[in-house]
Formats: sequence, structure tokens, C-alpha cells
Amino acid sequence: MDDTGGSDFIVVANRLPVDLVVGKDGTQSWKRSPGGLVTALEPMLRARDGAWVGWPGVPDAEVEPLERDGLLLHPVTLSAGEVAEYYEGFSNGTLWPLYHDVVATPMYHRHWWHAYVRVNQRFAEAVAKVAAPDATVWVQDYQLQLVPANLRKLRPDLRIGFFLHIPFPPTELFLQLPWRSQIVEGLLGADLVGFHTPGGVRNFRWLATRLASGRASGGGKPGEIGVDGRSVKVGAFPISIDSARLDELARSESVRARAEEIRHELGDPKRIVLGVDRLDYTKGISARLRAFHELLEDGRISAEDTVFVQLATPSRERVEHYQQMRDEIELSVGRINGEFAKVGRPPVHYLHQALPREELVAFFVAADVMLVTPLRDGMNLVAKEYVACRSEETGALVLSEFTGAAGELSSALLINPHDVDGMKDALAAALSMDAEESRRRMRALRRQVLTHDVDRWARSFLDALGLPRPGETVPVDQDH
Ligand code: GDG
Repeated sequence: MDDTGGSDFIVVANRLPVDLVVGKDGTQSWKRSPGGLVTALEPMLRARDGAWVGWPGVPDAEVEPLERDGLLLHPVTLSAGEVAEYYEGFSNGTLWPLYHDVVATPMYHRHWWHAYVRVNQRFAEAVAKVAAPDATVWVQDYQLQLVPANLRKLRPDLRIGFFLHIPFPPTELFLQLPWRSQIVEGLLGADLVGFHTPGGVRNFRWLATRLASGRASGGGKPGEIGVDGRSVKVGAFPISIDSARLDELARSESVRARAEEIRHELGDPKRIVLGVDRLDYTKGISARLRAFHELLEDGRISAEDTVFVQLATPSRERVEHYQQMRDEIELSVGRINGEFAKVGRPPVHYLHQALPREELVAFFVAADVMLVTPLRDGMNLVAKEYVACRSEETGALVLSEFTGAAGELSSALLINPHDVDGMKDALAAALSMDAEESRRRMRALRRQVLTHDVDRWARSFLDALGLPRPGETVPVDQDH
């Protein structure tokens, strides 16, 4: 914090790192929402007396700024209508499916767009109010793509970074969006725009030079776009996890014991196959259930010795596509169990619940095969988490080539989730993989995940943005 009372480093995200909980009697309390992003950024925010601007997760909540664990939190109020139109509507009914290769049909509604414009402006105003002169601001994700340009108009002194956590789509698909130019112009308000993969960078560069009213050119330095005499850096920064902490947790006595107990509770099968996802149509859960079902039907695996555990965290339950998909998945689970279960021994264990972190880690430790089969995914942290939990270099990861993670985890069994036969073969190969091959692959995967953690991700982004590290005065200039 500087002597004007403003913060020098501010993170802006749709959600605050804590959720507001309103009791039946109207009393307010806060619950920590343990996302990877908070864990990654907390040390940097603390070292700089940083602030976080975001929605507290409850509609119509007027809450004063608060301090939590040395972090200043600035709540942005959203009305119930705005939650429906800006968040569930434009963010999750338009942008989410459009950016994930239209695996569900995006809906284009003008009133949703208007709410998105209004809410993005409110976020920009909230940041402009609390930022110290020349502060650094890091805007997160697809809900806030207009914030960089809005903020630059209000506060040209700020250094602004933007990171997109989901894929940036192929150009032909992005062009469907009626408000494509406004979105691109919004992002070009940043000094640095980051994506998970080089593919996202390419798509954005192409679109920026064509859509930004002829003001943007890609002819300057590689990795930069010229706009109105400014240069906007564009780069790939593959996000990761807190690998060391997870490795340590997975080695702990209590987690090891719980993993053994889980195997026993599942009936001591020879093989445990695991899927862990937010219940989302991009994650390819139906495709993997189909592959498992057909392997049972073909007699290539038996329900006696192989169980499949699908942990599906409830997500976006008010959005229509999600309700339909949940019904389809639950129907498939019921069918498979109906055909192949014995009493007390279902081949598929399906939990539509959020589990405590330690319990989730115990499942990673217990699983012989991890199935990560999204139709499209920006990165997919679950794949990296499984690898970080396999300290004994056992187990096999089956990974969709349409995840950002596939670019780094090339020693996984890579699959195309649209190719059911290919997925069946990969799952069968994973289930019968010999110890030597499994060790060779897992060792390579672990080398990558343990050396490229979330801290390294955040530092490389902030270095490229030119934010001095704590104790440093000269900005580091680094091209991406
Ligand atoms: C978006 C992008 C990108 C899941 N179930 C439970 C639980 N989880 C945790 C996982 C993991 C996280 O949630 C999910 O992260 P993913 O990366 O797999 O997927 P998205 O939620 O879609 O995230 C994605 C990410 O942003 C970061 O940029 O990788 O591509 O779509 O950490 O472990 N955690 C607990 N209980 C559960 O039941 N505690």
C-alpha cells in the first residue's frame, strides 16, 4: 500500500478468494474458497500488501471491504439479475461454450451482453478507485475481458496484465460472436495478454490484427502487437499446481492409510480407474463412461477386478446445458451398474459431491489409472495433480490431446476423446501396463510437473509484465 492508501498490486477476478455465507437469520460470515489461484498468488500479494477485487458469490450483497490474512478484499456487488445475465448468461451460456470449440451451442442474447458490459465497467471502476498511482493490476479470465480497456481509460498510469484460464478459440469460431471486436479491443487494453498455449496466442494475434478497427498490427517485435502507439505483449504461460505441497500431502501417513481404506471399501479390486472433474460438458465424462461400458460389454475387462470411480463436483446447476448433461451421465452410470453390478459391488462409483482436499488426494493415491478425457480444456489441473501424487512412480495417466496439459505431459497415454475405439484401447493398455513402462512414463511426467509449478507460472507472467519481485527495484524485461 502506498501513502495515498491505494494498493500497488491488485488481482481482479470474478470471485473473491472467500465466499460470503449469509445465515438464515441474516448474519454474515466468510468461508475460504480454496482455489489454486489464491494459493499461487497469496505470497506475492502479501509481500506487496496486495488487494483482490471480486464478487463475494452472493447476489445483492452490499459488503464493506475487509482484510483477511493480510490481504485487502474489495467486494463488487452484483444484483440477482446480473448474476443471471452477466455470469450464468453471457459468461457461462455464451463465452464458455464458444471458447470450448462450441461443444455445446453458445447462446447469443443482447441483454446478456449488455449486462456483461455493465458489470465489466463496474469491476474496472472498483479497481480504479483502490489502485495506487502506477500500480500493477492482474485481471483474470473470460468473465472480465472488457476490464483491461475500461481500466486503461480510467487509469492510464496502471500496468495491466490479463490471463485467460480457458482456451482462446479457433478464429472461425470466435468470429461467430456478435461482439467480437469489442472483446478483442477490451483485451488489447492490457500491457500483457497471457494464454495457456501457443495455439491461443496464435488465434488471438490473428484476430487482433483483423478486428481492432485497423489500429492493431502484428509487425513489431515477435510476441508483441502494436496498438495506438503502445505495444501489447502476448504470450503462453501454462498454469500449474503447487506440486511440492501436493507431493508431500500424498506421502503423508494419513493419506496413505486413507488410500488403502478406499481400496478396501471398493471391495479390494485389482484395478481402480478414477475420473475427477467439475460436472461440465467440456470434460468428456459421457465419452469415458461409454468407453468403460463397451470394454465391459466386450469382455476385455471384468467388473470383478476393475472399478471406475467418478468424482463429479456440482457446478453451474442453474444453467440448462448442465442440467441435461447431468441427467445423461446419471443415466449411463445407472445402465452400466444395472447390467454389470453384483449386490454391493457396482463397477461404477459415482459421487456428485465436493470432497475435502485430503480425501481427493487419497483417491489420487489409490487410483491405478487416471482418466482425463475433456473435449476441450484450457489446461486441466487434475492431470497434473494426479502426477504430483504418484511419488512411487506407479499408475498411468490417460489424457485427452485437447487439453492444454497434453502439450507438457507427452508421456501420458494421449487420446482423442471423440475416438471411442482409441480411448478403449488406451484404457485397456493403461490397465495392463507393465511396471517398467509405467515407471518410465511416470518419472518423465513427474519431472515436468515438479519443476514447473504454479509459483513458476505466476512469476513468469509477472516478470513478463515487468512487476519487480519483492526486494527488487528494476523491472525485469523478458520477451514471451
Ligand atoms: C479452469 C479451466 C484450467 C475438483 N473436484 C474437487 C476439487 N477439484 C479441484 C481439482 C482442481 C480443480 O478443482 C479443477 O481444475 P481444472 O483445471 O481441472 O478445471 P476447471 O475447474 O475447469 O478450471 C482449466 C483452470 O481453470 C486453471 O487455469 O486448468 O482448463 O477450465 O484443482 O483438484 N477439489 C476438492 N474437492 C473436489 O471434490 N477439494
